[in-house]
Amino acid sequence: MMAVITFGESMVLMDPERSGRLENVSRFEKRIAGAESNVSIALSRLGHRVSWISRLGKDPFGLGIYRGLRGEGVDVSGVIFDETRPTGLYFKERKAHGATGVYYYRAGSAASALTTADLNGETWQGAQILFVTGITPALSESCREAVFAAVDTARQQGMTVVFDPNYRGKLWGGKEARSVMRQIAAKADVVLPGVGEGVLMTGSEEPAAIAFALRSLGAKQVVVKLGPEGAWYATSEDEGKVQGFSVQQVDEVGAGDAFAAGYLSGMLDGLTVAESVKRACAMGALAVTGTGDYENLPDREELERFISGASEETR
Ligand code: KDG
Repeated sequence: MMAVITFGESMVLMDPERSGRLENVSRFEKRIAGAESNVSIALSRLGHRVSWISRLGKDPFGLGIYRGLRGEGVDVSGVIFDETRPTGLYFKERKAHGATGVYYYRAGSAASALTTADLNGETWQGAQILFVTGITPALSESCREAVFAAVDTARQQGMTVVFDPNYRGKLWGGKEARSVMRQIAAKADVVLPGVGEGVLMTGSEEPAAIAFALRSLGAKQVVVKLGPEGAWYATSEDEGKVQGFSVQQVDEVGAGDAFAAGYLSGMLDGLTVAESVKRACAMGALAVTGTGDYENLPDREELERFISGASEETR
């Protein structure tokens, strides 16, 4: 039985070989990207059973994503190959000052045609967690409906619903996003915003105030990500800050997904909230030390070594 169910869009990522303006870059490495599939890969590497559901184009990119995820041990039996729509695509741009920009080519993609019926919610019996992000409801009307239906199904089945707002300003406007993300947060057990997302969703600026506002909406646990600083968590019993890990950052994209996977992994292992947040921070830190959304993610042994500060025997 799967521990975690998730669904959303995975794309081919064209990752530039060097930094600089994209119009001047000529070589790219083809990789796999997508918030929910990143979380799935991260969880699978930590030894958890996870099912990722989506639509992929019936094209070489879709097949590559399917095989890549299957190779990582993610259950892809719920993936549908769409005969008429392509797999989405996106390009990263490594700006000279260190930030990463993104350019999407995903309008009308196979994943944007995902529907509630594709999710087969009736087969989730026994799974513990549903993980959803705020990217999926921004893709299309049918995707938005699917997110709300999935959350309702998961709640009916006694699953824990975890929501990462993952606001993408290139996909939808802040006003619409705020309204939809607040509705999902109100139905979720756990919400994992960054500070900017927290501000968008609540109007509050301080992590403690953001957590309080989201808990007032209905969420039971809120963990506000503070980047290299760590995270602020709040539940009905406890709140506090967990210090982040200090690393050399190469590419920050994917850090939030790694964080989410670390937190879910802690929940599945029965850790306390504070311990889960520490695992989440460690995963986020490891994710930013390399390029690619997930390539640098650890297995369980590497993660434990990193958290304990022990050095690796490499030869
Ligand atoms: O969190 C990383 C994701 O943003 C990236 O993999 C692409 O899913 C993606 C998106 O929609 O931005």
